[in-house]
Amino acid sequence: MQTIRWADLMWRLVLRDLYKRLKYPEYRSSTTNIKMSRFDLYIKAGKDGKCVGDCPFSQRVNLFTHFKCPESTCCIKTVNVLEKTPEFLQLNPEGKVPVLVDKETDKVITDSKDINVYINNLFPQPDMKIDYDGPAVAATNGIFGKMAALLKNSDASAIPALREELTAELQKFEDYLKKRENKTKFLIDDKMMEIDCQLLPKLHHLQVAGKYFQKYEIPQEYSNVWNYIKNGESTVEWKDTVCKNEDIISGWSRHNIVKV
Ligand SMILES: N[C@@H](CCC(=O)N[C@@H](CS)C(=O)NCC(=O)O)C(=O)O
Repeated sequence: MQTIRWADLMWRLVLRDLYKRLKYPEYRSSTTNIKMSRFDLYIKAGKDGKCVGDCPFSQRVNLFTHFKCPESTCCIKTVNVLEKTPEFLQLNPEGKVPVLVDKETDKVITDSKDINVYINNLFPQPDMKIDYDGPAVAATNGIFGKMAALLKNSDASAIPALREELTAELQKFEDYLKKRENKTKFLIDDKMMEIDCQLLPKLHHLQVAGKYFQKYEIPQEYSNVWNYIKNGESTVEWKDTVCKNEDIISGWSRHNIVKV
């Protein structure tokens, strides 16, 4: 009786292995090691159509999964947003990245926040404080909007006011970092949390595109903001997920920006 159960189990394992080999091209197997990428993560490609591109929402997810997902469970697929394939559009008819496909559940998720919530539910550890709703949110959530308003603006007379509004947001951020009780390396902890995965890529766009298109730079005296950026850039996860500066410039160029 026991032998029959074992034979049955072995057959099931062999069939499951065969099924996964056929269904998932990334499925690899060796005598000692069986690896399969459970997730496909579609992110924006760079100018060459292949390397990691300039989407801050894609980097938010890419950073988060670097911390959360066991190695090799996540297969990165870069999408040339200028030439989206029918297969990609079938996954997300809106045509936006990032997109996560969970091949185990056949679930497709098409928004950076939803993807991180989904991943966090599957891999609660390490805790990256995904539900954080404290003062660091209000201190930082206005920056990207003001930066986009400045970059996308085509009215020369509006530039001084838009620069001032952006600087006011950065001042708010600097004040928050300076006055908080816990002087952690990142916004709310000594390690990168989900809120940092959101903010750091946006600040990177501000540094590169702000300087290139508007000659706008984060004021040097905002030393706390600069230290925060440096702390992010010094992590392995940042280096693994960051795009080239030229891709940020070419990405924003699509908005027909008036360069000052
Ligand atoms: N709400 C979305 C926004 C994603 C988004 O806007 N992605 C841009 C790239 S940064 C995109 O895919 N645009 C499509 C295109 O450029 O054709 C998210 O956070 O995931």
